[in-house]
Amino acid sequence: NTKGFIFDLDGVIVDTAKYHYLAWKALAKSIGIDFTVHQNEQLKGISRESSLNKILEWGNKTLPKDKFMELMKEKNDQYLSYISKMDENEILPGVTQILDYISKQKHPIALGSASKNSKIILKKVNLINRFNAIIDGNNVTKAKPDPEVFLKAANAISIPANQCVVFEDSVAGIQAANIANMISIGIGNATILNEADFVFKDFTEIHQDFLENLIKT
Ligand code: B16
Ligand code: MG
Repeated sequence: NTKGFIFDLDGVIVDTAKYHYLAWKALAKSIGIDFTVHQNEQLKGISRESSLNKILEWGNKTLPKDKFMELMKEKNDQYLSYISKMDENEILPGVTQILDYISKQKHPIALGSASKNSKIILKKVNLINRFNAIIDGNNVTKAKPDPEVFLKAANAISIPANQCVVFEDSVAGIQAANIANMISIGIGNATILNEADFVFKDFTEIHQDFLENLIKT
């Protein structure tokens, strides 16, 4: 019974969510907008463009197109400078072990991320070779909670959607997985991710018998 395993990147494989937060926070501040950690949850998993749109909405601001593009570039430059310092030590706990387990059982592994920087990050942390397919912000037109990214990932590893398992840290991502009719596993806070089929604090909490049962069903 072959399952497809689809991993989100930010907040699941590495904690780049903290770098997105710092970069957006600084950028918003520069245009006189402040937002809370709680609001930041809504930026997780959604595209760069949608993120800036939300921030502008919170600050009741509209911008001309060229200024909008300039701010997106500014945010990304700052984000790139954070991720340029990443290495294997930033892989989140239990991630390498679960990748080992899944590939040993010969189940295909895909990335399903909204980020346009996913390949740079995976190279930085030396995990790029662990994925059979990488679908990211460069391959999709619709941001999570639209299921496009996960459906394309399933297609790329030739596994039917209802045989795919998605690991996600964002509300939008869990919704996307549910809409795609995949098994959604939240990584993080169970209250925030209450729409997921299962939630674990991190991968060290996912034990082998849970995975075995999941693969059997
Ligand atoms: P970039 P994921 C998402 O990655 C982030 O969670 C989200 O905060 C970010 O805005 C989005 O990628 C776009 O990232 O600016 O690098 O293209 O969680 O879907 O892996
Ligand atoms: Mg994420």
